Amino acid sequence: MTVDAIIEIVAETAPEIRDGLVNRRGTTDEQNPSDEIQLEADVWADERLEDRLTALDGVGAYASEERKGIVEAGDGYSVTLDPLDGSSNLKSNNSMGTILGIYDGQLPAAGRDLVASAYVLYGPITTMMVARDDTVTEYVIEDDGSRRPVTTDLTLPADPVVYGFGGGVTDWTDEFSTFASEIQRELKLRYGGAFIGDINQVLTYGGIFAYPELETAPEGKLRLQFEGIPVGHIVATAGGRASTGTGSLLEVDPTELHQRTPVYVGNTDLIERRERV
Ligand code: FBP
Repeated sequence: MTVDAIIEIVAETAPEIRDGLVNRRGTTDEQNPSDEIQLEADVWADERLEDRLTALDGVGAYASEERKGIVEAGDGYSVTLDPLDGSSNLKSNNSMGTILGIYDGQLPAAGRDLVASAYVLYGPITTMMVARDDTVTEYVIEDDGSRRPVTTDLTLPADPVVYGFGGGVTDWTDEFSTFASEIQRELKLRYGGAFIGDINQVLTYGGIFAYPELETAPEGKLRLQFEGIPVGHIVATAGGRASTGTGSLLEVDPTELHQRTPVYVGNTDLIERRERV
């Protein structure tokens, strides 16, 4: 089945991406569509994944955070990739990820069009989190790219423990600062500079991650199509909630492929507290 094949390809490519990082820590002379300097590793991971996914029957379109346009590939699902999330962590040798969205519809597409979403976490262990058919499964990815399930029907722990808030304190809005000061007194800080590393903390221990709207960037930093929607789908499938701060992230109809959005994901009661501020 095509959805399985797409997920398999991302899993099988993960060990190659991981092994290829060590010699690709430099920057290129290019910027991505979000005007961020591209690392050699960003471009290389994107090329590997685009090459393999567009060759698959049943993939109709490929889009990535690293390329402006959509690569048409015939008929079938639309696939979105953040090939190397948190690539700024490569210099400091900290966790990074790959984020996958599989949509039954034309891009840009909303969360309601997702048929599956997944992320690879390049941590001490290479793992993959997959949300499909209303359940979340965590896999270990072996050196040969095979997947071994280690957690089935993963659900957010009911009692939250950690929080991670992006942006700079001086750039937070008054509303967010008020909310943040409450949470900081209740939970433990876990912020590692890579969305996927921080999300995996929230899914493991319970809590909240936010890259909020900022005074200087009202739409925040993270991309709706490539980061917010697929990861929001995983957290919502695990029993949590994904929000823009004012409403469901999964109900937003993207108008631009690379548009940014404020992102709040985690335990429902925490997210709803933010939405009520
Ligand atoms: P990319 O590396 O894919 O551009 O991701 C952006 C990102 O690195 C997220 O992974 C992370 O949550 C955020 O930016 C960190 O931003 P900041 O450096 O401002 O804390």
